[in-house]
Amino acid sequence: MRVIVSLFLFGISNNLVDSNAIGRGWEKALSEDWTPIISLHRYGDKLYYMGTQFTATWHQASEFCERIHMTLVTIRSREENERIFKYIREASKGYQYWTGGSRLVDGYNWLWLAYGETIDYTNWGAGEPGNINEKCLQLWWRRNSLEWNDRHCDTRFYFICERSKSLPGVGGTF
Ligand SMILES: [Ca+2]
Repeated sequence: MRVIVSLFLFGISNNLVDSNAIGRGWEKALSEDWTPIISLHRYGDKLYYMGTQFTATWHQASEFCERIHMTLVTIRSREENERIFKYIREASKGYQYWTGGSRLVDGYNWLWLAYGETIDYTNWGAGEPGNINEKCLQLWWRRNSLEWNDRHCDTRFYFICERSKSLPGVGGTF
């Protein structure tokens, strides 16, 4: 199911964003009489935003998601990985996307950083994670599956944001 909302996105890129306006935008987005500007995917209790307007480093992508009161995407099951794969195929914007996973905290353990949560479900590609200097978790459409890969955090990719009402660390009106 796809829902369509307005998030004042065009104001965000030039630092003129009004955080309160975004908060109000979310409240309106969840009401029924709202004029659409951008589209989100809804699946289960999550909303996903496909960050395909520009590429960004992992940190830039993380900041952008926070600006729209979301976080970089987390993937907690094979089912969710398949769902994200479907969105990536539909977006037709290449085959590499950032997630919210990283091992930036201690250089070793992979976490969904925005939640401080150990990554349990994984779908690493063969030989991945394969480089201790690559500390951010990238999705890689390879062959006919969506594999996970560690990449240098300063590389620029498209990205996916999410918002959930049931996961810790995501507050506000939903
Ligand atoms: Ca790698």
